Amino acid sequence: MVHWYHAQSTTNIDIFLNENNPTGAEPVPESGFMLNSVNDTLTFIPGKTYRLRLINMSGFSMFYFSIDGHDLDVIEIDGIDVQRKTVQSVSLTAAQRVSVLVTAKNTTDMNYYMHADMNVDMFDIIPEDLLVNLTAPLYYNKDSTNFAASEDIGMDSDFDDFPLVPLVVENAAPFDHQVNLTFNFDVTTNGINRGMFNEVPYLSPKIPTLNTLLTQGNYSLEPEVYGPQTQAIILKHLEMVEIVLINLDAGAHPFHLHGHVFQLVGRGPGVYDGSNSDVEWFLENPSRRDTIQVPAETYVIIRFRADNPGVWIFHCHIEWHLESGLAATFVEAPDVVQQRMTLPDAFIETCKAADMGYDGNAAGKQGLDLEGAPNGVYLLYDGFTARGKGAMAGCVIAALLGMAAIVAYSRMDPLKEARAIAESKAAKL
Ligand SMILES: [Cu+2]
Repeated sequence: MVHWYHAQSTTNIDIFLNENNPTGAEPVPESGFMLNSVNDTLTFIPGKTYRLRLINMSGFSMFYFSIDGHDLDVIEIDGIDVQRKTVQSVSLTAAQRVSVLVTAKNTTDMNYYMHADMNVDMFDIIPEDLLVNLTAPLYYNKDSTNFAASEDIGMDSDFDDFPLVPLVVENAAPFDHQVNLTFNFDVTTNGINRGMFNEVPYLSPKIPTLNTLLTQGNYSLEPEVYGPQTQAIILKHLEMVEIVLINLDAGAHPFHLHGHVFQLVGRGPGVYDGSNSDVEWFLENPSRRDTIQVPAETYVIIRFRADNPGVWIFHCHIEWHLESGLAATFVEAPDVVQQRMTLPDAFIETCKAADMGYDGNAAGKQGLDLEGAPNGVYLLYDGFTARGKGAMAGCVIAALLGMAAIVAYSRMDPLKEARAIAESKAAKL
């Protein structure tokens, strides 16, 4: 399933990353479809069991998939086989892959509809002509127009992919290295709303990070060499890495790690600080995959073994958010990479052909001379002066006093005084 934009992504990026879009409203797709086109169908032979490999190819929208009148048995997610789990619908965030087994009916008297319904939570507008609930026919008999009632699941799916249990057992191991990646969106110093980890949006370096690693000798062990805004995190060979991924945003975001499969070891509401009592832990054979959706204002804790030396990007798979800076770079075991790899000639030729440098640090220079490296796009801190803050505090206090007065009057007994007068008169009589 996929959603579809009618304009080129470069056009949409120009609209999205723009001072006139301070809230960071994402381009909303114009259409979508399942299989290869809006006219595609599937045909089942009675009695057979089918494996459907579902992929959400969208760069933005999450989908809920279901088939009228049929159960779905989930058996695989992101390439990891899991214990069979029967569900009515499956959710797929951008970049997720799920396999389901579907057992065909034994009769051909009825045809059915498959559904792929968009999650529209993040759509700022829903264009009138956008069909958000997609359907495609599932035929048992192509000559028949007899279809079971079509039931959109919409956004009501209760599918939870987090607890899916891998067939190959791997318990969680204690971590050696913890990385906190707290993300949010905000207007930055160049006036554009950007996504960012730990208040720093990712900016592409002048030299690809792997080239820096392979050309800068021992400097490859220092995160500075990769540039001030590549969010380079150096990992030691074979250490167990724990990422605490905290979502401060009001939307859900799908994170994807290259070069690894990670374990989903915990989740919970709000912000994780290591002492939370309401963490839902999954330490025994936790689910493994390379993409995880982090719901709004929650956190997810993931772990992986740094056993694949190289440079691996970790990013939101909503492509608009990746473009806007929601990415970090794991520079994994640079010492081992230098022992095992050299830059292939073809790689160097490609850089030359693209008029890009292939040797140097993030600024295209040597060592830690980073003058000229992409830099300076930071979170815009509040622009209030001390006087402004004083005035604001005064306003707030006045407003609170006003509200307190209203509350006090509303609680007063309006007849208390009258009663007291009447009682005193009565006492005198
Ligand atoms: Cu995102």
